[in-house]
Amino acid sequence: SDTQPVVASANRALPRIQTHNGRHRLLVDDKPYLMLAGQTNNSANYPHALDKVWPVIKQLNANTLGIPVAWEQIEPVEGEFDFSFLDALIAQAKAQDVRVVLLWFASWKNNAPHYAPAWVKLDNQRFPRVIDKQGKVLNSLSPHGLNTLAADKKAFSRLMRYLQEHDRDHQVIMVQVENEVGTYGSKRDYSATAQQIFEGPVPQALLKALNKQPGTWEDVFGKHADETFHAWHIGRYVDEIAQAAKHIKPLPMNVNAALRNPFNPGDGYSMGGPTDNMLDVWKAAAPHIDMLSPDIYFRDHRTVNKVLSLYARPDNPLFVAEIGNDQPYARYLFDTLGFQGIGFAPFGMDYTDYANFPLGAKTVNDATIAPFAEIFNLFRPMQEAWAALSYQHPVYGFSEAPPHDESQQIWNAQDSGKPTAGEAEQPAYTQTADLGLWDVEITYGREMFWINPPTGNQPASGGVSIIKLSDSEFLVTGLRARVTFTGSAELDGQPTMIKRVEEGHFEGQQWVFERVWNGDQTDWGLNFTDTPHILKVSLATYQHH
Ligand code: N0T
Repeated sequence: SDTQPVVASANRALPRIQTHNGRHRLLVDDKPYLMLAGQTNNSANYPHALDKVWPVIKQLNANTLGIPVAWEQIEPVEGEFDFSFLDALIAQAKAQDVRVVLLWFASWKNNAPHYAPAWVKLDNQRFPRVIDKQGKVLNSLSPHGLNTLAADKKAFSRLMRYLQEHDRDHQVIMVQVENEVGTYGSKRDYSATAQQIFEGPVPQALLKALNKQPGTWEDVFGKHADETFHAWHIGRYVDEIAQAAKHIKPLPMNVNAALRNPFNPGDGYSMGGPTDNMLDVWKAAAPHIDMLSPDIYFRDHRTVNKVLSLYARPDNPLFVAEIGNDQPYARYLFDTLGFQGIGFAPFGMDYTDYANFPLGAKTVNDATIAPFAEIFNLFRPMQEAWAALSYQHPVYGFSEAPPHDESQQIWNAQDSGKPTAGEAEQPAYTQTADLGLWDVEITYGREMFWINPPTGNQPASGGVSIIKLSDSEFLVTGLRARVTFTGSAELDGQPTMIKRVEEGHFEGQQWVFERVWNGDQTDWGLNFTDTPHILKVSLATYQHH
């Protein structure tokens, strides 16, 4: 309001990413922050639609909302800007106490310029499109269009200036630059302009980053030359926009990827985007982008975990910028946290009457939201502590991997091929991992005692996330899973025991003890149900030589 002093809020720290020893965290208001987010459907970027957004975000227990802002709406006429949507969004987000990741839908939205203003879309001379090898003009803007770059940069900079002036409390904590950049149907632009650049030398910065010898694109990259060329130029384009914007307000920025199947990629994917094979190219091209983020619409456990492993890197904080909003996807938050993820955003979380099945759920209703709300409800009360501890200690994540489950295969699991012999050997509904001195076993769908083997949950929905606080001390939480620790080879057969299992919760980063689990609660493994429990587990040996 008018009476509020501007100065006080201007003193708030900017949201930022920190990286240390290859580990990452996001700080918001100077505190570690785990983004438990929901992303809206695509056309929710108008004040009228917001009423259909907040109820779902609230029901979801999300602390963060991902929502687009379109170039066409902020600059409908060239040079005339309108930020009325952002006025509404920021005020309402503040009232709802939800932070925002703004998605800049501009030159590329799933390859196309659909969200660019008409004056851009209609002027192919000034804003050229990609031309494929056969000379066909595709509906994807060329990254070589200097006018396009200048116009997008100007609009994006105005957006950041708006945030700098009007969002002093940083309700917007991060900005996604474009959406699923790249081009479907051509590996690059084959226009005369592009061809001329393609025949020139590969830029020094890229050679250096990849440790390659000088030459033309074809000399250096062979059959990957076209795709690498396109990725480099889209990356440079995006970086130039991001650099200009950060000069005005240096918020964290990400670029999301329309993934290729990591096991069986083919070439039908969005070329030039930050797909797994182009991550090193993108890192070199776009140093002002803090993270390259996967949009996950693979349903099966194996492919999801492969994707997470590819995007969680010492130079790339893992943020699941989109994931399908259907039940099977919810448990992958456990795995994401095991890869040190800083955020997770199921897509299509609003009541604007759209559902992107078979990528996500068939409808958005209470039953669709419930599995995500449940797991967010587990982590939300400790989001700050989790983000803080995950920055300092090893983390592990597990989720149920059903051996045969047709519901996992609706989308494209068949493209991922068969599990390797080693993967297939695991007993059903059982996962094991070596955590150092201790091994852990996770089983799903198991009665008490050790009488019956695990039978899985129907549907698969269990998971566990663990933080190793010290050699023999673990923070453990989960849903619908049994966790047992056994001595690892390092303990050399010494007999082991549970020293103490504390149940508690966090206030901020402070552990608050509630009770000790013992007897039936620990003798048959630590059994997580569908009610949230957070445990601190201390293990020991009892025979000392
Ligand atoms: C996602 C979403 C939204 C042959 C799909 C996934 C979102 C975008 N794209 O609902 O559009 O804005 O980032 C692309 C998945 C490829 C499907 C190809 C079908």
